[in-house]
Amino acid sequence: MNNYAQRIYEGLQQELPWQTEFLQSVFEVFDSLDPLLDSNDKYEHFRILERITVPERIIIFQVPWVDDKGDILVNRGYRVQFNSAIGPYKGGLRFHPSVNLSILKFLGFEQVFKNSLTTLPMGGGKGGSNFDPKGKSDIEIMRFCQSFMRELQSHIGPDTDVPAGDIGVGGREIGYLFGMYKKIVNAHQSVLTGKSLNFGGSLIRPEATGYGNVYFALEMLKTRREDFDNRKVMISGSGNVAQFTAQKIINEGGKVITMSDSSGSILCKEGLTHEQLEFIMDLKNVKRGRISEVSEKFSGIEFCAGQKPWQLTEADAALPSATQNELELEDVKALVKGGCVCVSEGANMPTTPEAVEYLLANNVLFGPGKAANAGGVATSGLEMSQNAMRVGWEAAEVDRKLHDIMRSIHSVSKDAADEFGAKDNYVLGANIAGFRKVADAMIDLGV
Ligand code: NDP
Ligand code: 2IT
Repeated sequence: MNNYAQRIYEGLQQELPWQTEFLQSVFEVFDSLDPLLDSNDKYEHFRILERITVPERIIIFQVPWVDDKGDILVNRGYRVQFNSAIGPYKGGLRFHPSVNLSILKFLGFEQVFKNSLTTLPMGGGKGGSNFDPKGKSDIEIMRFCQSFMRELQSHIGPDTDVPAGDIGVGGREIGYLFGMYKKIVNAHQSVLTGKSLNFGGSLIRPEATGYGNVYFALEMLKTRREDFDNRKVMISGSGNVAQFTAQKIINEGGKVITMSDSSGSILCKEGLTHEQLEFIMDLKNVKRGRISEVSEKFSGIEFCAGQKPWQLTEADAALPSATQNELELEDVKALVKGGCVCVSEGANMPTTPEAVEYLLANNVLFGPGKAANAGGVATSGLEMSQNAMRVGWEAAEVDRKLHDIMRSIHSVSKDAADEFGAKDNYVLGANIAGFRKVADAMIDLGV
């Protein structure tokens, strides 16, 4: 690693040894910046690495709420406002018991470069809570969201910080959060994205992350004259991103042979049908059930308790769409052995560093999350544009814009990789292209 980057990284390691996910995300970006930093000393002169790795502001707050039994519970709430050089802070909220500052800082740091790649004017942020939505009633979810927003509202705004969904935060939660914000400020503002169509949402936003990942993967495959037609694809997760990744793969003629949740995976060797996927969407989004129930309903679908998809069988491509560090070295060894040619990250940082290295060394097309899953936040940006113009675009128009953005992210990442002699290395290309725009903006804006 470049000397300057190494020094800053070691400083962070010493200062924040417990923030392992954050350190992992910083290492991955810094490791790509060598050729840029080696050939250009302005970034060190302006202390860009020192500044870009420290959030501009972190808000931590108490979220007290009352459950259905009348008991009082207290969770932690966070918003990490990471970098606003190129636009208002923008990024999702995650509700999951594992949420802590390390995870939100890794997600916020990734978001800065991802948003830069989208071509839209959005800075990076992330937030959430260690609240576990599983098993809670709708009313409990509503009370929690209202309490969360009661505190968060004074720190966000349509030109300041615009949160959205992430793990555990979907349309239902965004509705309750937006409802509370609107009551408090007495204004109908574009302060959240992922809203329902009835009150300012955008068509294609629910689909955007999954569709965008498939568009990105198709661009990578095109460079080798490949596509998804009749190809076997493993997907992990069964939430928002996984569902619409699966839908697009089936539309592209591919076979979705796995999906999963935290209890295990389903294996469908023939490939899921649209009808089966619709059942999964209803199970997950409405009934809020477990993925094992799919194998009880359909023959030909096997449930593998406690297993991730990757080592269950062979596949041509893998699209991890659940959570960080879910695709490890042993998993990618099995994938490569089984003939996998493409891994594209729907989730944020799902592939461990050793696994990424192995995939690149074995000539597998690898789409890093900050490029491949940027379609979600890009379409959030399109939702903000529609809100500002007080219009609503048709689905085909939003989908075309999303597709154009994903093509552009692919080409800037590929071009940056080529520029620095790292052909087909989308990790290096996306990191350099994302970083350069933000860093140059920071220099232009002064200290
Ligand atoms: P959802 O909450 O809709 O779905 C999450 C899925 O991942 C569920 O199937 C869940 O299973 C599984 N999962 C979550 N945590 C774990 C875990 N620790 N171990 C195993 N499985 C787990 O979230 P999304 O689909 O929105 O997000 C999925 C990923 O995509 C995340 O990494 C997120 O950051 C990323 N992402 C999301 C975007 C969006 O627009 N929503 C945009 C870009 C990236 P279970 O229900 O059992 O917990
Ligand atoms: O990780 C992500 O990019 C998201 N969860 C979406 C963020 C957004 O603002 O739409």
